[in-house]
Amino acid sequence: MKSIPIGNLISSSVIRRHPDNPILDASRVPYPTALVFNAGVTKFNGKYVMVFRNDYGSVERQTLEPHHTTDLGVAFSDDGVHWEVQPKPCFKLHDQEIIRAYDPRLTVIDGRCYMCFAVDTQHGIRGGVAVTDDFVTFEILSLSTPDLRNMVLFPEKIDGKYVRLERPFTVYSRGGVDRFDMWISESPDLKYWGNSGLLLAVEDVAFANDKIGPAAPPIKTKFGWLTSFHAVDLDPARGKNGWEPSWKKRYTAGLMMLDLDNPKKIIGMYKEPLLAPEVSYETEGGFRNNVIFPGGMILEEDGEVKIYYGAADAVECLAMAHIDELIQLCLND
Ligand code: BMA
Repeated sequence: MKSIPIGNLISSSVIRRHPDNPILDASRVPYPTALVFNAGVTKFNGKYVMVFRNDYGSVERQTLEPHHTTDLGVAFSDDGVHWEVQPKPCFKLHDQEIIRAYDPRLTVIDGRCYMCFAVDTQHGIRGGVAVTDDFVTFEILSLSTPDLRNMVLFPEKIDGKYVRLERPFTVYSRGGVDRFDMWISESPDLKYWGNSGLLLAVEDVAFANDKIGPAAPPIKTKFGWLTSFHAVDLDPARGKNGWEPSWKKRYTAGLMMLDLDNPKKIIGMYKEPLLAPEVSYETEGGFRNNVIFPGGMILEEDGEVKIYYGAADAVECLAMAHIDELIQLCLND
């Protein structure tokens, strides 16, 4: 696959960015912090809950050793817009082998809150699944073999099995460069995962030329599982774009519909990005500009879908769209 530059991309017209964006940033976190982004968000026991990635090194340290200073923070909200960050971080993995855990994704299944997360270790990147009832104590149920990341759980069992989307890093077998696809696996108990299959390949996404992977956990609709994904395109002509010497990737969000009974089957897909970096908090001043990374989607009773996304690897944002419009994008395109 040749990496032909993708060019200009814009968000779908159904998307409305919240006027209070960013809805959470480092200025509102009461402990060491520099970047607050790529959160998992869900509704749990009548409240909105957000578990966010907190990179807490200084600007200089983020640039020099960005991977050594990450924990997860938790915030609660009554309206999904205004957040009360809890006084202490809620989750951190760090020892001689484990460098950090990051990019949490939350799914409520049968009244318990499950969290998928990525784990950088000295011997590869692993995908974790944990469960919590209070966001204080987390029980780790499984850690995958490397390299795996971006795991998200479906909110209910399908045909008696838990189901997750995931993104292995198939470097060696795909030419030694990023060419990563989206996979799907199932489990009887959230511990042992198998029956894995390819769900969506990077070459099948017109606005990606680098890699794709899951984004927020899917939403159930009567037409199927409304499922977001992240799509990355690389353009060698891009310049600095952040705190590093150069950042040449752009992250957008895509949308597709999976069959309700057989989520290994894609029944519809929007051919253009749902969300592309356009406004200043997405394109300027971040750790890595031009990154949009949805980690939570909540369907409200009135049909509004709240889409939470990390912007520029620096802040957490919110966009809204109506469920009917999102379904239409997938099924009519
Ligand atoms: C990926 C992950 C994400 C991040 C993205 C862009 O590899 O580290 O957390 O948002 O890169 O930097």
